[in-house]
Amino acid sequence: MMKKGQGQLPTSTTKNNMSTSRNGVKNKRISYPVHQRIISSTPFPPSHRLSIKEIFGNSDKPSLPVLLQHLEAEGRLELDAALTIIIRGRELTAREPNLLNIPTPVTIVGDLHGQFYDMLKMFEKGGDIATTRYLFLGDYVDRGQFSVEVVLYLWAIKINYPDTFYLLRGNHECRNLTVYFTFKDECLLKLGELFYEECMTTFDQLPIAGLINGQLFCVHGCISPEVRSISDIRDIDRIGEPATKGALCDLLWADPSDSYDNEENGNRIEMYSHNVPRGCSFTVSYRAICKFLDENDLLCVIRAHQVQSAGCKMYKKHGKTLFPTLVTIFSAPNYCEAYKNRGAILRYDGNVMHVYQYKWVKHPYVLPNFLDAFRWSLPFVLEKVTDMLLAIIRYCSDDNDPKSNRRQHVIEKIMNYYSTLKNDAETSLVLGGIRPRQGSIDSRMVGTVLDFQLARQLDLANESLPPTQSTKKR
Ligand SMILES: [Mn+2]
Repeated sequence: MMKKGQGQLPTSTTKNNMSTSRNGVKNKRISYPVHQRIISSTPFPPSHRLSIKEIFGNSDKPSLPVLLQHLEAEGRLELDAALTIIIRGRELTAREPNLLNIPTPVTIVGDLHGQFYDMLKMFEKGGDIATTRYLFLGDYVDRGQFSVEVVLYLWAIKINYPDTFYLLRGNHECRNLTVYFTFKDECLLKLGELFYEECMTTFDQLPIAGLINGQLFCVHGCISPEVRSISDIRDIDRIGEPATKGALCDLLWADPSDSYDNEENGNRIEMYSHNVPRGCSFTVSYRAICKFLDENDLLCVIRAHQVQSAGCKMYKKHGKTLFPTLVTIFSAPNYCEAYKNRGAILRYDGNVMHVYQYKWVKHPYVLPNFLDAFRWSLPFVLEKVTDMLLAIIRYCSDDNDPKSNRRQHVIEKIMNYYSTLKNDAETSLVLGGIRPRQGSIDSRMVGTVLDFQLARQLDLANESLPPTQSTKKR
């Protein structure tokens, strides 16, 4: 075995690295045995899958330390162990009302998007799960590469602390988005179709909103013109795939309007406008939020759903309370491996709202679309092989023969195609999770260094409601 830090390559262990072939020509043989290629600084993931017995023992609650240690090391679970966690967790959230009543103090967490290792960092900031009350505002899955781990760990915590650990639904917790983005593919790779289906049924049961201390209204998206009183939320039929319009859709999808902070007082301002970037629901004006707060005797709306470079954004204060009318909280730092934003969480003790920020942490490397190294490198190999083929054909061709010119032309076309695939593969490494879901990547993006503004601009198309089941090609 190579010791840590002894990385000089290639090393030879054979005494004689010259050999003589049958015709007497000496060949230099590079000897680099397989056992020396192991990078010992990167430990192997555990090869065995955790069983129900190992996770639950004789208890009816999963052991969080056992699960955490295994998931952190990229270990996987046996299917029935994973199913047991989400189904038992589902039984608890299904019993909860649409609108949760939550006392203070509480830590509020925004979008996580499959960033399991950043979520562990978040828990360090947010406080010990055994002694801290938590409210999550949804978007646990998609875009990041460890959504399965996020779901398993969060649902296992829910089983352990059902009365102090609350999970709301985000717009990504549905079939339409998880098929379009990454969660379904990730489930198929790690646990199979049944696990995916059971996750969807689990998400269908999640509560919609939370009310902290009777003061803070918490939801993933924003408020809805169809929800005038918070008691209207109690009447929503939340079970199932959310529709693309109506109260539930707005609560999961709406955003504050762009002019929110600069809005002048007056009755001429539209309360709700069509949400163009999302392709559904509304953008909500300052006036609409103030009306909602006043009529429901609330202090503030806390929501997630939009990435923030500082992880948190406090909007325009209320004229009377001088408290921010709206807060956006986003807890996935360096979102999609591209935004370079901070993650943040809120802590509310009944009087003061504290913001805790954190940077992203290193995580195991995963290729785009969960490809293995061989499949990912195919375009590179194919381009090279076609290039060689083309060179041979050019060498052997007669320039005046129309047949061989045609052949050359066809091979050139194939090679262009592989070049495009190769460039896409290369660029998708730079773009991370914000690469377009369909079509080819703009070749001008090669070598670009992303910052928050550019990432947001490029990612805009991914923020909208994907084509629904009936209009979808796949
Ligand atoms: Mn969202």
